Amino acid sequence: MDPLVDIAEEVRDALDAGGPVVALETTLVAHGFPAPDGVEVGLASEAAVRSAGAAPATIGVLDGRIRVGLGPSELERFTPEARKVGPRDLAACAVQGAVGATTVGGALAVAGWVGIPFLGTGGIGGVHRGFPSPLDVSADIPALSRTPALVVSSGVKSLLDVPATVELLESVGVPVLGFRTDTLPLFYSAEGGPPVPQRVEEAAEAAQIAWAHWALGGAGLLLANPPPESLDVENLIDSALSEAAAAGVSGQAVTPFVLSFLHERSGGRTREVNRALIVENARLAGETAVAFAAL
Ligand code: PSU
Ligand code: MN
Repeated sequence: MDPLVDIAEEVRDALDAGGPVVALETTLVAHGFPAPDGVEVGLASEAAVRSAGAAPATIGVLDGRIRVGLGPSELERFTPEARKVGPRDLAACAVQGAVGATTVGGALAVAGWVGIPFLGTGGIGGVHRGFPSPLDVSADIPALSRTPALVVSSGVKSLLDVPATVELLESVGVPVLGFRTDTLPLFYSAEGGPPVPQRVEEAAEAAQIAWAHWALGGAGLLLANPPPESLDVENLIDSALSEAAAAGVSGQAVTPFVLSFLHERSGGRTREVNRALIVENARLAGETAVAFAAL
């Protein structure tokens, strides 16, 4: 049976050679930035992965195929109209021929199947504030718990319940490594998060821990990289969440709604920090993949 997955030549060659490959998701391209900024962020992330010496594998659904590695004109098809595709949505999106922008969880499901053990993103999803009402926990967490891949992010998106998400990551056995930090970065801000269980100083150290974790039968790991510039937007997040509740925004729509509210209300400052941290995380994922390939 055709598994509906197409792997780009650059990615296939790197995988065949046992070389470094970094998976990138497309939800942030379609829904994380006002169009057309997301495409530019996606391209800059690919460039950052290449500058580290690794091959970028941007993952999305196009024309009935799950694509691993996209060209620039294909990336442009990930507009706000694209479906947001988590692990549950991949099959239906491909079969129905819709454009599907993968979340971290969706991209991890594909990366795990193809055998790409590194992924770069902005901030992972987690436990939404107010849990269990609404009962909203990002599919990123169970995807991390079952996929042997290391995800580089600036921690957990701070619009979530970050301490609860850290507890859940522990419950499901996902190691959290702080990159040159003792506390978990809070997406837009480097300071103020809960302590990380382990700190690492170098990408090579993270690669060795990932290797050991996988050798012991473990699955996903999180490498938490503080944002290069720090911004405190806690008050704006509160307004964004009240606004979302008042507008009846729920489920998959909450994260993109809050991000675009913040981008607007901060006069574009969250957008700049978000872009910078995504590109930096792609670069660190590339460095870690390169170090892993050399083990
Ligand atoms: N990081 C960003 N911007 C984003 C995301 C991550 O800087 O838009 C996306 C990722 O695709 C992540 C998703 O998987 O947000 C989480 O959405 P939810 O909370 O609905 O699971
Ligand atoms: Mn959700």
